[in-house]
Amino acid sequence: MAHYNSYESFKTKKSMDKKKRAKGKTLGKKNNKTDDFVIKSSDKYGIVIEVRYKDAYVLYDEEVVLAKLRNDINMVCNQVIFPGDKVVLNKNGNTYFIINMLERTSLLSRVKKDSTRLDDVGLIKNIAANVDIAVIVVAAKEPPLHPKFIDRYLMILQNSNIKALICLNKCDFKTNKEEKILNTYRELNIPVIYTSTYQNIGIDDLKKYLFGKQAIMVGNSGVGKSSLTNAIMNDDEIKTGHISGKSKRGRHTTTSSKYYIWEGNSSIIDTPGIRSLDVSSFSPIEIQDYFPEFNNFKEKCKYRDCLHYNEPYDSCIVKQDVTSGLININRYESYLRIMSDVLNDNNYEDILDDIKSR
Ligand SMILES: Nc1nc2c(ncn2[C@@H]2O[C@H](COP(=O)(O)OP(=O)(O)OP(=O)(O)O)[C@@H](O)[C@H]2O)c(=O)[nH]1
Ligand SMILES: [Mg+2]
Ligand SMILES: [Zn+2]
Repeated sequence: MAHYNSYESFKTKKSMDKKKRAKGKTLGKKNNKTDDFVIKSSDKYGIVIEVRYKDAYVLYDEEVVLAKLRNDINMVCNQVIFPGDKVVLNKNGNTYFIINMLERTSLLSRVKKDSTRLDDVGLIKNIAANVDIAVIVVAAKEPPLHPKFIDRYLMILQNSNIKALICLNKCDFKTNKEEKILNTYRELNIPVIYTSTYQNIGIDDLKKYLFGKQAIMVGNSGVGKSSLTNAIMNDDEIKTGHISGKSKRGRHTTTSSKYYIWEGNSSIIDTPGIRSLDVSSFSPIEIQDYFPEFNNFKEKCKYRDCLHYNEPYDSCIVKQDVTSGLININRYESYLRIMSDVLNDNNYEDILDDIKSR
């Protein structure tokens, strides 16, 4: 059973229609009184720039105001609205109340493993709303580039209908190895750019991709999401993770998502880095939908429902295409790792060794 129940009434039509795939916790009961919370449009609205537990900062009339959810919604603010949401406010005395939310064009979510539970249950964590494009930020070094992280992000973005751009930051450290890894994504028609906030490389390129859009920075901690956001904003307002000396103290790692406008209709949401991305709530047969290159060739695997996993090599065209180099081995390895998570099976290294030995 999906655990969207509690905020079902707040979701967009589009995401409601989607298959609800995450298993897990129910946050509360649906409150019928709040069915009128989501509206189609409004002449005047503000944009949520940061959400706290019980209230949110909203950019309203060119001012940042603190606003609470209207009283008849019995939920905490950070379960209902997210950075990027468009909201209608009403001032009552000195307090602003969020009385309506405009329908969303997208909602970026991920599943967060709940370590307090022994069963394999995850919790949906919504990250941001109305995002047009996500910048998957990776670094050439510190932390090193691992394609598997990109592959998982691509799945989540495709699933949320959000375009992706890959940004290799710290390109002052770039070697052939990173270029080779990223070429695979260029071949999949995903734009890739190189940036260095230290050497002011690629920032204008990045701006071109993000112009007129609501963008979000995603990626591991320390790759430079806040530094890039600062570079685009052309100021140093956002604290970045400078590690001071040996003590490793004074790291200003980002702790909550924040929305910034850098020009007219162009905005950017800086997010906290995450260590790993759980995609185990996807079903085994649909994982290959996120690896479009597996389907590029006319020939098909012997079994129509082939998972390209435990099936014999001779019956699986995908495995044969990996051996012949038509399918990139890093992508196939990502696929195997994701499948091993989804199937709860540890066989993937043997499968990979078998392919490599051919
Ligand atoms: N060499 C190099 N270092 C960079 C570059 N951009 C950022 N850094 C450094 O990388 C470290 C991390 O940068 P942040 O911008 O805080 O990284 P972040 O992705 O926001 O990290 P979290 O907020 O923890 O998710 C800082 O010490 C930056 O000074 C770059 O282009 N080249
Ligand atoms: Mg940051
Ligand atoms: Zn197959």
